[in-house]
Amino acid sequence: MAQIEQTGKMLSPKLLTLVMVVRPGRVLLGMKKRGFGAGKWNGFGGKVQPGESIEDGARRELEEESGLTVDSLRKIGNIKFEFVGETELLDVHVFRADDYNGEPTESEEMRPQWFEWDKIPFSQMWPDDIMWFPLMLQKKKFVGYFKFQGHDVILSHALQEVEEL
Ligand code: 8OG
Repeated sequence: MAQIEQTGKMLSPKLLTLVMVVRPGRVLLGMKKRGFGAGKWNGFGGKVQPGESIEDGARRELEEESGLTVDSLRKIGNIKFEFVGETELLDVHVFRADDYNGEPTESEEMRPQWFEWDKIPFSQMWPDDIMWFPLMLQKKKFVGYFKFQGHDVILSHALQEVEEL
């Protein structure tokens, strides 16, 4: 491990999910109350558990954090995040849900709120979101890579629309 950290060349990937619940003209975000990304508005998601499919992990986290269940999830993006000085590469699988069951409910982790598309609070979100949200809202599929210094500065990035994921 010490060797890996010294060279910084080997990055172990960590599978994460992110679900964006979208209705005509508005999007549901949650204020993250604790942990990684606390204080930021975001979609719902988290770590995929061993033995769980990525989509099942996305459904589980959506329900745990927002109280909502969905009939169908659309795979919409894959974003990889590197944080300078850290050995873990975050591999985030982004889904979009255009319908849902239940009522958004505050959980220990998230306080949900609807935002109109032209009032999305990007200044209180991860700084990469402003780049890919327009694609996501247009139902365009995308792959991205962002290299962060800390949690606020993007050193380099690549973002590309794709036909298939
Ligand atoms: O389990 P935990 O809450 O720590 O999972 C982190 C969540 O944050 C997961 O849903 C993936 C998501 N996430 C990142 N980075 C970024 C980012 O740059 N933008 C957005 N919108 N979400 C992110 O880990």
